[in-house]
Amino acid sequence: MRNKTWDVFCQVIDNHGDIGVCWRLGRDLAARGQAVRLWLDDASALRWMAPEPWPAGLSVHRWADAASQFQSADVVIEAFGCNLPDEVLARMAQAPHAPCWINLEYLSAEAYVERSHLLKSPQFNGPAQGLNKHFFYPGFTPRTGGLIRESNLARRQSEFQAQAWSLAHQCASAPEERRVTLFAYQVHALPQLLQALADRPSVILVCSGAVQAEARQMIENRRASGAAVRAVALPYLPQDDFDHLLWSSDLNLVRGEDSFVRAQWAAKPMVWQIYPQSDMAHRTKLEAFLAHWLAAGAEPDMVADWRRLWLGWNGFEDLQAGPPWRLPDAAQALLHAKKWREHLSLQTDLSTQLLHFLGISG
Ligand code: TRH
Repeated sequence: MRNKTWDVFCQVIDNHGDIGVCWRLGRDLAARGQAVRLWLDDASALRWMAPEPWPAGLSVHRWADAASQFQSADVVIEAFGCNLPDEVLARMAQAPHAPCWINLEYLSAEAYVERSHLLKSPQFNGPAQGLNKHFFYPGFTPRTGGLIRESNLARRQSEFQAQAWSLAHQCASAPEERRVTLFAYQVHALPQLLQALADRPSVILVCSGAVQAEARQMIENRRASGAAVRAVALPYLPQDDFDHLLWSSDLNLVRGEDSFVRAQWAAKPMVWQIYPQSDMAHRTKLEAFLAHWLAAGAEPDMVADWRRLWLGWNGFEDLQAGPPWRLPDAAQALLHAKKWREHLSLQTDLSTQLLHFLGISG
């Protein structure tokens, strides 16, 4: 059987990445003919991220209703270890044909991902007794689950008209202006970044969210002191338009997981602000990605410039120490971003890998 019914469970821990990844995955599976039920504890972000009408094959359900309404079908995806309700587990275990149970993990370039991808965890007790949970790790190498890459992504990108889109979204820039997308958790290092951008006039497209007002104020202060920089505060955009924003920009400052991946598909120079973890595990995670990314044909000068900027932007370097930050040469950085995209495009994408795992040709 080619088409299956998928139940994707997602809890919004904080910010928008959990729902962002699950929505994107659900939509991609639906576009490939699958029936997807998305169970969310908080669907409020869909109002702007995915305004209705929603695609055929994809429906949204309340997590709170799962205990009474969930009927076991073909596949259950537990996103980011969100702990399925006991009633759901019991129904899965009691179903005549147990569903394939997949825990979709967080994205990392660390080596453990290849070792852990597709490991299974038999359940010896509790409501899910007798079931196997499978760990599915997205990643950047062929021995991982890959990245979400919609079948129509390349076509959408090739048809994209940056100027027309920017005009329609009130964020047009002059030809001499460098366009910079800013999506971040904190902006302590924004003065250093603005200093590095001082070689050209720049417009900073500041995404909606907690630091938008602070970032805008810092940019306006710098402008008031004579710098050729201005800020545009953006409203929350639908996910497709968030892609368009990244495609229209010359430099993308992104964060978390989903925007980080989308910046890689955008194939523009980028800086990643990683989701901070209390035990500093995010430093190792950041270094693991940098090692892969910079190994993909970055010139030595570029390696040094990017490392400094990435580590400083993430608060891993003393901002007062050392010489000012420098942006890598724009043409070389663009070439590197394109090479990285090409390299990633050789990988089988995440939805296709999930379908193969289920025995469906993608
Ligand atoms: O919002 P994030 O920081 O999300 C997360 C969460 O913190 C999560 O708990 C953590 O585990 C994870 O990161 C690693 O960043 P992310 O992942 O980039 O998600 C943002 C989503 O919001 C992404 O799908 C893009 C979308 N988005 C829009 O669609 N429109 C917008 O205007 C903006 C600003 C974002």
